[in-house]
Amino acid sequence: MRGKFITFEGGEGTGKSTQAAMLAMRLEALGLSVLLTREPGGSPGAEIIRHVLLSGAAKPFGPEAEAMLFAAARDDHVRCTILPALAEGKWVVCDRFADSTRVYQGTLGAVDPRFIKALERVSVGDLAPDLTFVLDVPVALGLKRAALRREGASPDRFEAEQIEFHEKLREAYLALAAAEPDRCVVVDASAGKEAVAKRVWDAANSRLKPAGPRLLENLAS
Ligand code: Z5A
Repeated sequence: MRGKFITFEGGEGTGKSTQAAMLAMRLEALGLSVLLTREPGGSPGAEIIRHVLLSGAAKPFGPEAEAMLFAAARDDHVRCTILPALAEGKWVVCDRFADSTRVYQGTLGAVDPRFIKALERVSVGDLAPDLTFVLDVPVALGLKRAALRREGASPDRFEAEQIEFHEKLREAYLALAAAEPDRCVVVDASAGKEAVAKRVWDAANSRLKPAGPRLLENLAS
Protein backbone atom coordinates (compact mmCIF):
# COMPACT_ATOMS: atom_id res chain seq x y z
CA MET A 1 0.00 0.00 0.00
CA ARG A 2 1.28 3.49 -0.88
CA GLY A 3 2.55 5.46 2.10
CA LYS A 4 1.37 8.94 3.02
CA PHE A 5 3.02 12.18 2.03
CA ILE A 6 3.08 15.01 4.60
CA THR A 7 4.69 18.39 4.01
CA PHE A 8 5.59 21.30 6.29
CA GLU A 9 5.47 24.87 5.03
CA GLY A 10 5.81 28.36 6.44
CA GLY A 11 8.11 31.34 6.68
CA GLU A 12 11.49 31.65 8.38
CA GLY A 13 11.86 30.23 11.87
CA THR A 14 8.31 28.92 12.11
CA GLY A 15 9.75 25.59 13.30
CA LYS A 16 9.22 23.42 10.21
CA SER A 17 12.38 21.33 10.65
CA THR A 18 11.70 20.87 14.36
CA GLN A 19 8.10 19.81 13.86
CA ALA A 20 8.84 17.61 10.84
CA ALA A 21 11.39 15.70 12.94
CA MET A 22 9.05 15.43 15.94
CA LEU A 23 6.19 14.14 13.79
CA ALA A 24 8.49 11.63 12.07
CA MET A 25 9.61 10.28 15.47
CA ARG A 26 6.05 9.97 16.66
CA LEU A 27 4.99 8.08 13.53
CA GLU A 28 7.99 5.77 13.89
CA ALA A 29 7.02 5.08 17.48
CA LEU A 30 3.73 3.70 16.11
CA GLY A 31 5.78 1.19 14.13
CA LEU A 32 5.37 2.95 10.79
CA SER A 33 8.26 3.15 8.35
CA VAL A 34 9.08 6.84 7.91
CA LEU A 35 11.33 8.91 5.66
CA LEU A 36 12.20 12.42 6.84
CA THR A 37 13.41 14.63 4.02
CA ARG A 38 13.66 18.30 3.00
CA GLU A 39 13.67 20.80 0.15
CA PRO A 40 15.62 22.12 -1.53
CA GLY A 41 17.58 18.89 -1.26
CA GLY A 42 16.68 15.38 -0.18
CA SER A 43 18.61 13.56 -2.93
CA PRO A 44 22.29 13.82 -3.92
CA GLY A 45 21.56 15.88 -7.05
CA ALA A 46 19.11 18.17 -5.29
CA GLU A 47 21.56 18.82 -2.43
CA ILE A 48 24.06 20.20 -4.98
CA ILE A 49 21.39 22.55 -6.36
CA ARG A 50 20.49 23.53 -2.76
CA HIS A 51 23.99 24.83 -2.28
CA VAL A 52 23.76 26.97 -5.44
CA LEU A 53 20.38 28.40 -4.43
CA LEU A 54 21.04 29.18 -0.76
CA SER A 55 24.45 30.70 -1.45
CA GLY A 56 22.68 33.36 -3.53
CA ALA A 57 24.70 32.44 -6.64
CA ALA A 58 21.51 32.13 -8.69
CA LYS A 59 19.89 35.36 -7.47
CA PRO A 60 21.34 37.58 -10.24
CA PHE A 61 19.57 35.41 -12.84
CA GLY A 62 16.17 36.39 -11.42
CA PRO A 63 13.20 34.60 -9.85
CA GLU A 64 12.30 32.64 -13.02
CA ALA A 65 15.76 31.06 -13.07
CA GLU A 66 15.57 30.36 -9.34
CA ALA A 67 12.13 28.75 -9.86
CA MET A 68 13.63 26.51 -12.55
CA LEU A 69 16.47 25.49 -10.24
CA PHE A 70 14.07 24.70 -7.38
CA ALA A 71 12.02 22.65 -9.87
CA ALA A 72 15.11 20.80 -11.10
CA ALA A 73 16.03 19.94 -7.53
CA ARG A 74 12.44 18.83 -6.84
CA ASP A 75 12.36 16.66 -9.94
CA ASP A 76 15.42 14.75 -8.71
CA HIS A 77 14.10 14.57 -5.16
CA VAL A 78 10.68 13.26 -6.26
CA ARG A 79 12.09 10.64 -8.63
CA CYS A 80 15.04 9.44 -6.54
CA THR A 81 13.68 9.75 -2.99
CA ILE A 82 9.97 10.46 -2.50
CA LEU A 83 8.25 8.20 -5.04
CA PRO A 84 10.36 5.11 -4.23
CA ALA A 85 9.72 5.60 -0.51
CA LEU A 86 5.95 6.01 -0.98
CA ALA A 87 5.91 2.94 -3.23
CA GLU A 88 7.55 0.96 -0.39
CA GLY A 89 4.72 2.05 1.90
CA LYS A 90 6.77 4.60 3.83
CA TRP A 91 5.30 7.74 5.34
CA VAL A 92 7.27 10.61 3.85
CA VAL A 93 7.58 13.77 5.96
CA CYS A 94 9.05 16.62 3.95
CA ASP A 95 10.32 19.99 5.21
CA ARG A 96 9.06 22.31 2.39
CA PHE A 97 7.77 21.23 -1.04
CA ALA A 98 6.08 22.74 -4.09
CA ASP A 99 4.07 25.28 -2.05
CA SER A 100 7.38 26.99 -1.26
CA THR A 101 7.91 27.68 -4.97
CA ARG A 102 4.33 28.91 -5.35
CA VAL A 103 4.82 31.34 -2.47
CA TYR A 104 8.49 32.44 -2.67
CA GLN A 105 8.98 32.55 -6.44
CA GLY A 106 5.29 32.86 -7.45
CA THR A 107 3.66 35.31 -5.05
CA LEU A 108 6.79 37.05 -3.73
CA GLY A 109 8.95 36.80 -6.85
CA ALA A 110 6.02 37.64 -9.17
CA VAL A 111 6.79 34.72 -11.47
CA ASP A 112 3.83 34.05 -13.78
CA PRO A 113 1.54 31.42 -12.16
CA ARG A 114 1.27 29.60 -15.52
CA PHE A 115 5.04 29.18 -15.50
CA ILE A 116 4.98 27.92 -11.89
CA LYS A 117 2.22 25.47 -12.83
CA ALA A 118 4.16 24.22 -15.84
CA LEU A 119 7.25 23.63 -13.67
CA GLU A 120 5.11 21.77 -11.13
CA ARG A 121 3.62 19.59 -13.88
CA VAL A 122 7.11 18.56 -14.97
CA SER A 123 8.72 18.13 -11.54
CA VAL A 124 5.84 16.85 -9.42
CA GLY A 125 3.42 15.31 -11.92
CA ASP A 126 0.46 13.70 -10.14
CA LEU A 127 2.12 13.63 -6.73
CA ALA A 128 0.31 15.76 -4.16
CA PRO A 129 0.78 15.87 -0.39
CA ASP A 130 -1.92 14.05 1.57
CA LEU A 131 -1.55 16.71 4.24
CA THR A 132 0.30 20.03 4.44
CA PHE A 133 1.00 21.85 7.67
CA VAL A 134 1.36 25.60 7.32
CA LEU A 135 3.14 26.75 10.45
CA ASP A 136 2.30 30.32 11.35
CA VAL A 137 4.11 32.71 13.70
CA PRO A 138 4.40 36.51 13.84
CA VAL A 139 7.28 37.57 11.60
CA ALA A 140 9.37 39.08 14.40
CA LEU A 141 9.26 35.82 16.37
CA GLY A 142 10.15 33.71 13.31
CA LEU A 143 13.14 35.90 12.46
CA LYS A 144 14.30 35.83 16.07
CA ARG A 145 14.21 32.03 16.09
CA ALA A 146 15.98 31.80 12.71
CA ALA A 147 18.72 34.14 14.02
CA LEU A 148 19.15 32.01 17.16
CA ARG A 149 19.52 28.87 15.03
CA ARG A 150 22.19 30.55 12.88
CA GLU A 151 24.30 31.25 15.97
CA GLY A 152 26.05 34.28 14.44
CA ALA A 153 26.45 32.86 10.90
CA SER A 154 25.29 35.21 8.12
CA PRO A 155 21.69 34.88 6.89
CA ASP A 156 21.11 32.89 3.71
CA ARG A 157 19.75 34.33 0.43
CA PHE A 158 16.12 34.30 1.64
CA GLU A 159 16.60 35.10 5.33
CA ALA A 160 18.34 38.30 4.27
CA GLU A 161 15.17 39.79 2.74
CA GLN A 162 13.45 42.79 4.42
CA ILE A 163 10.69 42.52 7.06
CA GLU A 164 8.07 43.52 4.46
CA PHE A 165 9.04 40.46 2.40
CA HIS A 166 8.46 38.19 5.39
CA GLU A 167 5.09 39.81 6.16
CA LYS A 168 3.97 39.18 2.57
CA LEU A 169 5.28 35.64 2.84
CA ARG A 170 3.14 35.00 5.88
CA GLU A 171 0.02 36.39 4.15
CA ALA A 172 0.73 34.33 1.03
CA TYR A 173 0.95 31.11 3.04
CA LEU A 174 -2.30 31.87 4.87
CA ALA A 175 -4.02 32.57 1.54
CA LEU A 176 -2.66 29.36 0.04
CA ALA A 177 -3.94 27.34 3.02
CA ALA A 178 -7.36 29.01 2.83
CA ALA A 179 -7.59 28.10 -0.85
CA GLU A 180 -6.94 24.40 -0.19
CA PRO A 181 -8.55 23.57 3.16
CA ASP A 182 -8.84 19.83 2.39
CA ARG A 183 -5.07 19.52 2.13
CA CYS A 184 -3.75 22.31 4.36
CA VAL A 185 -3.93 22.83 8.10
CA VAL A 186 -2.71 26.12 9.59
CA VAL A 187 -1.03 25.61 12.95
CA ASP A 188 -0.32 28.49 15.32
CA ALA A 189 3.36 27.70 15.98
CA SER A 190 4.14 30.52 18.41
CA ALA A 191 3.84 28.28 21.49
CA GLY A 192 6.61 26.02 22.80
CA LYS A 193 7.83 23.05 20.73
CA GLU A 194 5.86 20.40 22.63
CA ALA A 195 2.62 22.38 22.51
CA VAL A 196 2.98 22.91 18.76
CA ALA A 197 3.86 19.22 18.28
CA LYS A 198 0.60 18.30 20.02
CA ARG A 199 -1.38 20.51 17.62
CA VAL A 200 0.40 18.90 14.68
CA TRP A 201 -0.17 15.41 16.02
CA ASP A 202 -3.86 15.98 16.69
CA ALA A 203 -4.37 17.20 13.12
CA ALA A 204 -2.32 14.36 11.58
CA ASN A 205 -4.24 11.86 13.66
CA SER A 206 -7.66 13.13 12.76
CA ARG A 207 -6.86 13.59 9.05
CA LEU A 208 -4.73 10.54 8.25
CA LYS A 209 -5.34 8.14 11.14
CA PRO A 210 -1.74 6.84 11.31
CA ALA A 211 -2.61 4.46 14.14
CA GLY A 212 -5.41 2.88 12.06
CA PRO A 213 -3.57 0.28 9.96
CA ARG A 214 -1.37 -0.68 12.90
CA LEU A 215 -4.34 -1.25 15.16
CA LEU A 216 -6.06 -3.35 12.49
CA GLU A 217 -2.89 -5.43 12.06
CA ASN A 218 -2.74 -6.02 15.81
CA LEU A 219 -6.38 -7.04 15.90
CA ALA A 220 -5.83 -9.46 13.02
CA SER A 221 -2.82 -11.16 14.62
N1 Z5A B 1 12.78 28.11 -0.99
C1 Z5A B 1 12.23 28.73 -2.09
O1 Z5A B 1 12.40 29.94 -2.26
N2 Z5A B 1 11.54 27.98 -2.99
C2 Z5A B 1 11.36 26.65 -2.87
O2 Z5A B 1 10.73 26.02 -3.72
C3 Z5A B 1 11.94 26.02 -1.70
C4 Z5A B 1 12.64 26.79 -0.79
C5 Z5A B 1 11.76 24.54 -1.51
C6 Z5A B 1 15.40 27.09 2.34
O3 Z5A B 1 16.14 27.39 3.42
C7 Z5A B 1 15.09 28.42 1.66
O4 Z5A B 1 14.73 28.17 0.31
C8 Z5A B 1 13.88 29.03 2.32
C9 Z5A B 1 12.83 29.15 1.23
C10 Z5A B 1 13.56 28.89 -0.03
N3 Z5A B 1 14.12 30.34 2.76
N4 Z5A B 1 14.81 30.66 3.70
N5 Z5A B 1 15.49 31.05 4.50
P1 Z5A B 1 16.40 26.41 4.62
O5 Z5A B 1 15.97 25.03 4.30
O6 Z5A B 1 17.80 26.61 5.03
O7 Z5A B 1 15.57 27.10 5.75
P2 Z5A B 1 14.05 27.19 6.06
O8 Z5A B 1 13.28 26.10 5.40
O9 Z5A B 1 13.59 28.55 5.75
O10 Z5A B 1 14.10 26.90 7.60
P3 Z5A B 1 14.07 27.98 8.74
O11 Z5A B 1 12.93 28.92 8.49
O12 Z5A B 1 15.37 28.60 8.95
O13 Z5A B 1 13.73 27.20 9.99
P4 Z5A B 1 12.47 26.29 10.36
O14 Z5A B 1 12.67 24.94 9.78
O15 Z5A B 1 11.17 26.93 10.10
O16 Z5A B 1 12.67 26.29 11.92
P5 Z5A B 1 13.56 25.31 12.83
O17 Z5A B 1 14.92 25.11 12.19
O18 Z5A B 1 12.79 24.13 13.21
O19 Z5A B 1 13.69 26.25 14.11
C11 Z5A B 1 14.45 27.42 14.10
C12 Z5A B 1 14.96 27.70 15.54
O20 Z5A B 1 13.84 27.92 16.39
C13 Z5A B 1 15.73 26.51 16.13
O21 Z5A B 1 16.73 27.00 16.96
C14 Z5A B 1 14.67 25.78 16.95
O22 Z5A B 1 15.21 25.05 18.03
C15 Z5A B 1 13.80 26.93 17.42
N6 Z5A B 1 12.39 26.56 17.56
C16 Z5A B 1 11.64 25.80 16.73
N7 Z5A B 1 10.38 25.69 17.18
C17 Z5A B 1 10.32 26.42 18.32
C18 Z5A B 1 9.27 26.71 19.25
N8 Z5A B 1 8.05 26.22 19.09
N9 Z5A B 1 9.58 27.51 20.29
C19 Z5A B 1 10.81 28.02 20.46
N10 Z5A B 1 11.85 27.77 19.63
C20 Z5A B 1 11.61 26.99 18.56
